Amino acid sequence: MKKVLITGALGQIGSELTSKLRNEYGINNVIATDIRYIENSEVAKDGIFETLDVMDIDSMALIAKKYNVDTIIHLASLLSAVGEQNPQFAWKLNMGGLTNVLEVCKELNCKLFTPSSIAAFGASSPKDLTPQDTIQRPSTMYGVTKVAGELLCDYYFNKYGVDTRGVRFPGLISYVTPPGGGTTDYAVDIYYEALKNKKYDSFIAKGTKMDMMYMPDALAAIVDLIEADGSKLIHRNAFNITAMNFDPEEISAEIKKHIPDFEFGYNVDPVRQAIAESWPNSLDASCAVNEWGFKFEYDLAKMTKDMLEKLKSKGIGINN
Ligand code: AKB
Repeated sequence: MKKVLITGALGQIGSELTSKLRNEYGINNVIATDIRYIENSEVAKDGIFETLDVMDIDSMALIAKKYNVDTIIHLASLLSAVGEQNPQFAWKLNMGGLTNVLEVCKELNCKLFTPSSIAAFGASSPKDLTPQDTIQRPSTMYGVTKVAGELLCDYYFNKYGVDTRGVRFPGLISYVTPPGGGTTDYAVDIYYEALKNKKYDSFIAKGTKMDMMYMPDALAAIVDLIEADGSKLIHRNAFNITAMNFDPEEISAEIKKHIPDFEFGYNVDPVRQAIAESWPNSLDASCAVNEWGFKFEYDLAKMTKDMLEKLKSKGIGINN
């Protein structure tokens, strides 16, 4: 990866990935793009930024040519809960954007990384230690676009030789940019509310386990997979990865170790609960470990300590 274009660079993953890649690959080698322009954001002001709607293939190709990019990291996508509010738009954006990126990669001979998700599994997939290769019949439009996207990326690799790679991300937790409309978002909200109000009601029910990962591990996984030796990859789109696994009680108990008067309860959202119940309890990440050395650093305890410290240092919880 010498010159990389990122779509959805102002989103939860993109905003942190952009600064990491600018530090590691040089400010002139990272082209951040997003449909929005946020003037005072680090992404827009600290390096190259172009406004790009991923539905506009001509502008995408122009920007990729202008900067002579060799890698595209395609992150622009609608998440699970928000996707259920407008499934037709979720299909249009997630599949339309990916099709455009794949065509640009084919024309300009670029490598592509694009994330899939635990949402690519459904209620008929094995629930515990869900294998890399298994039944994938998701019940959300987001999940449908993730399975279709995995297949489409494999197709472009097999048919046209486009070097496509991806991971199935679990819920991602970060103190920098909040997620937008996911089912796993409760595991981010809980930290903010614990600091601001010492109280949180989870919209995910007691006992619902999901896999999760702290953002620094997610960013490292993206870079490691992009840099991995392609000849060693048996799978491509997309690898199961995970770092921890918990239910709402377990994350709240971990927070209570730092904030003993934290009050935790439930106000379950039936829509997001149904989505969570259709997803795996835990993933088997052994193919990612064996094929490209996937590893992680943060478990629930280490992440909780860091999240609370970092949010406090951003002023969260001070005067609310
Ligand atoms: C969501 O909850 O929609 C995402 C995901 C698991 O892909 N965080």
